[in-house]
Amino acid sequence: MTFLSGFIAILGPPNVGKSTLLNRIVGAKLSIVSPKPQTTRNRVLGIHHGDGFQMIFMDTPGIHKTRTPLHRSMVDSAYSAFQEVDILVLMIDMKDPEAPEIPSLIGVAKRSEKPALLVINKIDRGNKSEILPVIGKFSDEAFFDAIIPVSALKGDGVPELLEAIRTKLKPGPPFFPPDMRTDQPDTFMMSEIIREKIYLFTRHELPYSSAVTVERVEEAAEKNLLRIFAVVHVETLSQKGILVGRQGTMVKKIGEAARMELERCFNVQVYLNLTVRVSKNWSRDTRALRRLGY
Ligand SMILES: Nc1nc2c(ncn2[C@@H]2O[C@H](COP(=O)(O)OP(=O)(O)OP(=O)(O)O)[C@@H](O)[C@H]2O)c(=O)[nH]1
Ligand SMILES: [Mg+2]
Repeated sequence: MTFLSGFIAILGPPNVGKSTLLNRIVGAKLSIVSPKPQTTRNRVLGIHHGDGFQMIFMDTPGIHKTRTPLHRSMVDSAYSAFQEVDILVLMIDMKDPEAPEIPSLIGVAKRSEKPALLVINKIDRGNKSEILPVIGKFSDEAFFDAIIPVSALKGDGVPELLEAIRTKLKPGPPFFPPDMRTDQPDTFMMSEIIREKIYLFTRHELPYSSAVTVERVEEAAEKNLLRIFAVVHVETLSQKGILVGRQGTMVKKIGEAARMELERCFNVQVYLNLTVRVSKNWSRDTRALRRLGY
């Protein structure tokens, strides 16, 4: 039997559950998730190894109206995924089939002339009578190779989605060794886990004004301990004040939650040193963006 493989982009408006789906398929948390939109900022690869095939999924930042250079960099990286992959998975939220980004996403998908599947996510939040009209609306487009309702959170519909994708794979080599689940370096995963906790615990503009860099990692092999030194970059002094919190309570809370997850993720004891630094207007400064990995 010939081996099948392919690159598959997961694309859609912000907050529809793209990262949740990637994690569900790969069976590991590779891409951070939050209830707030615009959580994912970089493309994240997740590799699904099957019997006789390999699917390389690419999670992308949600497509939205761009305002700052950071947003532009996020949306550009999502759009360029259209070119780089073999198969497109467009994801929408069952409750929001009229999201303003959807028509242009479909337009780009059509022009790419690549196989495209529509995933209607979050079906656990509604009932069949709500799903059918959404399926109907997009069937009328007569464009998608398949329309698949799923719950990325609970897993319903995901086997059906994988099977539909499998039928679109072409003969090709396994691009990654069987034990590899992502191509992200560990330091990227570390900074993302910290960023996720910022999304979880802070409000208003703070998540969007924060970036995390891991400056240094020290391994104490004999003690099975990782010392991680990371910096949270914010844009203004007042943001720094909020992020640090009264007597450091906020940064402590973020650090503690991140440390616990880092320990689970890397299966070692973690000492996490978090420093908050003002990098003035980094989200508007293209050079700063590059330095911070965007
Ligand atoms: N009820 C329900 N919630 C879901 C489902 N999938 C994702 N969510 C929730 O939706 C929110 C957004 O999920 P993400 O996976 O971060 O969404 P995303 O599309 O990657 O978002 P961006 O990276 O910001 O574009 C989180 O609170 C998830 O827990 C689902 O199938 N059902
Ligand atoms: Mg995401």
